[in-house]
Amino acid sequence: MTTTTAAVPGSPADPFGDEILADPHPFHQRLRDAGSVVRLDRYDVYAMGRYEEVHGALVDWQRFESGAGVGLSNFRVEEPWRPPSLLLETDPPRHDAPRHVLTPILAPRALRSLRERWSRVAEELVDDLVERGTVDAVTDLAEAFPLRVFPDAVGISEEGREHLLPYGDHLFNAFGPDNHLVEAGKPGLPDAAGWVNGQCARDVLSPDGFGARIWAAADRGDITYDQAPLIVRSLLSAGVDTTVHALAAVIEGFLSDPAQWDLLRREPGRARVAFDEAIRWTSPVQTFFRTATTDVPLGDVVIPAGQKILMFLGAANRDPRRWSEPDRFDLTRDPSGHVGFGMGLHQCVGQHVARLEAECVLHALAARVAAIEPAGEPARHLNNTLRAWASLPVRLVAA
Ligand code: OVM
Repeated sequence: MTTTTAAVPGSPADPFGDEILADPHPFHQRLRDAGSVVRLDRYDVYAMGRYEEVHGALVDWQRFESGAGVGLSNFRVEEPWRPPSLLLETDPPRHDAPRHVLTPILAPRALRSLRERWSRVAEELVDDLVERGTVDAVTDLAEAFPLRVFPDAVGISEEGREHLLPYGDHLFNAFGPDNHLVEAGKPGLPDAAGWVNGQCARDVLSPDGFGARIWAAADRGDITYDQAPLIVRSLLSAGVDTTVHALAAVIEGFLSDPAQWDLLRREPGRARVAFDEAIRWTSPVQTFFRTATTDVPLGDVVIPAGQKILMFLGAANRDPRRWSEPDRFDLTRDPSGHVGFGMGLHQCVGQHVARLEAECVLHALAARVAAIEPAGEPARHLNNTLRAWASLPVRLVAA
């Protein structure tokens, strides 16, 4: 009998094709309007674009597992390209010890001691950018700031940090199909992955960073010594590109509506909301997959056990069923509940680090910059998972 699947609307679209990656919003709308779940015929997977369903799948880890991988590849059938992440690509109970170790290391109170230093770095960086006037908000700000503060906080060596962004870019491409974006990353991968893996060893990490604290958890017996380097690897995997593209997104948000910049300048206390609103509005991480552990009835259809489901975080974050005027970047809305950091037990463990970085940058900008104006053609950077800019030329008008 095929009566259950016959009711699922199908789509021939390729959401990992250049056209939809460059401008996903029309596709997201078609996906949401087609139904609560849609089949992507090209990849033989199911897809969700509505907030309610995406949120529902994210919080239902029993029926929508991560352990088969959160990309297109099914780890039960295919060999993963690297040893699976102990956080992202596992389920309870194996997920829990790594998560419980990492959570306090990246919690707000553990980050308090970083704020002063990170604020000073942001102020120096922005002073320099304002003096230059016309800059690239991607390379000169959104990449420059995290690269100055985050690797130091983890405690890795100075040498080789140029591998971080290409490694992350490839990792996020590799959650999608083996298309030209993945191919382009393959030549540099052995070097980048070799360097990243080398940074996870205890003897190369500084004694006071996030990395050392992960190893100290192994000394306490909270995780095994085998697990420690893989948890450090998660920081280096998920902690750089994501923040870079989120910072670029918040600048893009202010470019989209200068009145929002005026509001932030009057009320810099809105910096954190601005960052979360930018994440809702852009969804730097656009998609993740889950795998059905059992037949899952959804509305009048059934997702069969073993099927991959692609959750469109970016579509859910602009679902008009959930958000009013979803396409507006608006500091006066409450963006909480967005799924840009995920939701449920896998929700971004590094979100407090990201928010602190953003807050330092936005406070430095708000105190020094009267207006952020476009200063040239922005250029997209295509990635199978990330919504990203290669270049965002801006003029920073001194206050
Ligand atoms: C990890 C990992 C990698 C990429 C993304 C991510 C968004 C986690 O290695 O644990 O979370």
